Amino acid sequence: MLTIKLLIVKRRHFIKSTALSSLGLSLGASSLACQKEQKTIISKHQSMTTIPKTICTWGFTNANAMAAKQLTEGAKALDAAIAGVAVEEENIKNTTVGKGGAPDRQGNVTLDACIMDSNGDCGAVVCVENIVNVAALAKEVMQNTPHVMLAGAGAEEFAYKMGFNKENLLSEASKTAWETWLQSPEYKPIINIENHDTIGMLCLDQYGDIAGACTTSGLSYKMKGRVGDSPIIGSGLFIDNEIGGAVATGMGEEVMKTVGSFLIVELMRNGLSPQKACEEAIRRIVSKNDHYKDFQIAYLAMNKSGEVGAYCIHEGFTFMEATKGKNKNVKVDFYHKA
Ligand code: SD4
Repeated sequence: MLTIKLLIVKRRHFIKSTALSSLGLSLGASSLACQKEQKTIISKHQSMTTIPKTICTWGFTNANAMAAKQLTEGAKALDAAIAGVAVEEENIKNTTVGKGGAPDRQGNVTLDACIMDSNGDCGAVVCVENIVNVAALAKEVMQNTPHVMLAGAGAEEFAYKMGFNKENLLSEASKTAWETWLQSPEYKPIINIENHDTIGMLCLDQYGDIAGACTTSGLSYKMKGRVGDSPIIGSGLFIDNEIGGAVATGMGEEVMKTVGSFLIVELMRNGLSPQKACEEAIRRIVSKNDHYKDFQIAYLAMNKSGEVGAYCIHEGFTFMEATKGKNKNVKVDFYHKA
């Protein structure tokens, strides 16, 4: 009982000090007047958190702008995130998400996605063929099934029941690239700015709630049936509406081994800033992995105050951040400085 009380007190103290420190202030004064002033500052700060903000992995300007527009018009965080990532799912030129995505080594485009809402509900689909908007499909799984995740043919069948159209996802360009790859097939995923990867998006809406979506075609020329971190709740995406959210991009196998997005949210719960939490999550990977020089992983996180952090292993990762009518691309600091 005592432990619980202590935890509650610590937590309150943490929430206050986080709110204040992000305003450049610190706790410590104990006079009544000072406490009153602090309360006023906290309540001002809380109203500040309702300024909508949307962030997403890589330079997906249009996707982030779409989510930001939705938020400005009063959309809830989850709907804005799904509308945002749909821009890339429908972009046939993007070879790493949705329609036009690179296929597996047998020529099948298989998509993975998940979404997580501010109330802690979530949905996911893995290895889905012929459906473009898989993040929206993940929301249908959350809302219209007793499950969290549907895979393959079952997910596809469910999509048709929900009114989704059947579409060929393999673009001519992706088919040609795959045919060229087949001539000397070697599995060497290159994950960086060269091929604009998975889109993971976090939205903070005007109601003060946070939600997110993550959608991908996975790694090019993966084995048939391979699923990465992106649709796995806690790995590719995690949201806790009391704390914030995180998303991942990069070598999914390594993200899954450390449950990266969940880890980041837990680190934020324990008092780390989004930046420090992302750095620690990268440190957990590189400290145990002699091969970290061979793959890229990037994390992006936002807390309930709209404070953002990001970190990656190698140079080249950027993210989009939109708030108050501005949509900017931000370069991210990295671990491996050769
Ligand atoms: C995966 N994490 O399937 C995804 C791919 C990705 O940047 O994000 N690439 O492993």
